[in-house]
Amino acid sequence: MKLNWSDVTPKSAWLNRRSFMAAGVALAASPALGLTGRASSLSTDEKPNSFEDITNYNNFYEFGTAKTDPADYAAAMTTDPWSVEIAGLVERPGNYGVADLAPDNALEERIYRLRCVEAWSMVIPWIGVPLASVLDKVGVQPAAKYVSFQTLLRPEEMRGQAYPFIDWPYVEGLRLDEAMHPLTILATGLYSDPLPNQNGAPLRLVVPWKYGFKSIKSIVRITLTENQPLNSWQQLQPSEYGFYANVNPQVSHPRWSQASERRIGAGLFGGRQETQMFNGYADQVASLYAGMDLAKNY
Ligand SMILES: Nc1nc2c(c(=O)[nH]1)N[C@H]1C(S)=C(S)[C@@H](COP(=O)(O)O)O[C@H]1N2
Ligand SMILES: [Mo]
Repeated sequence: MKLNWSDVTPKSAWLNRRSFMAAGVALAASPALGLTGRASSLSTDEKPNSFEDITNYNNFYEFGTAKTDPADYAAAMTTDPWSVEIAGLVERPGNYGVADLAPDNALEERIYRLRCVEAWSMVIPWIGVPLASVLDKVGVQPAAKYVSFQTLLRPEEMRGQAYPFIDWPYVEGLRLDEAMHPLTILATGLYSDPLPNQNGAPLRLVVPWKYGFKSIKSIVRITLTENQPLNSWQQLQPSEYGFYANVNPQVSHPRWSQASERRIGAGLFGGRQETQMFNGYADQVASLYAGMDLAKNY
């Protein structure tokens, strides 16, 4: 049974129940009570998109370039067993299971805006853990300055990987302070469900103040590095996509304006809205970029 947003009364009880349903944990697990306070301060009040929108309008080029391709083809991806290799400048490198990194009793709900560089947006109720909790678990060495991420490479299950327009596997990267920021999470679920394959099962990054392409899906490797890593979109077209990719209505993409966005599911005439600096998270993250020229560091 899927809960609907409108079923929520009271919201706080439902938030807990929903997350723990996703984790397969009984409501009786009372650590859940710590969850709502933490989640609500970082979550938006905006109305989440429907589960149907969130799972049928996707970018996941490993399965094709059409928005419906991930919903049509991502079921072919085997997500269990799954392990994430954590390597590079860490104290405890190794292969970790999803439950090691995102244990049931640590899951939080985060309702975030997602702003794609293509100028559409959604609001998604994620379930996951702060990336910082994972990095603390493995121990970051002092020399580490960046975190790089890699998606599964498995062409026999990912039909889009037959087309080498991206140099597969898809890769992404963050500066260490961005990775440690409390808004940055690794998601394992959305609404009351474990993460659907088309949204990046079993574990994907979510960095809500950056264009959606930074939020890399179906992660199999996390590497702590000293040097700034490449990311797939920058590699593909460096004049259009940079490393930072912070949402910025004042810095146009070379081929279109970023000043406004179309909210998916809002209807033909209601859907256009102004894009906010850092996707509305400026109060929390602007200080990370103090003194930087954001037009150069796009
Ligand atoms: N591995 C991988 N991760 C990816 C992508 C992709 O093609 N491959 N697309 C990105 C883009 S462009 C966006 S907008 C978001 C979309 O996330 P969603 O489909 O869950 O809404 O995933 C990002 N993560
Ligand atoms: Mo995107």
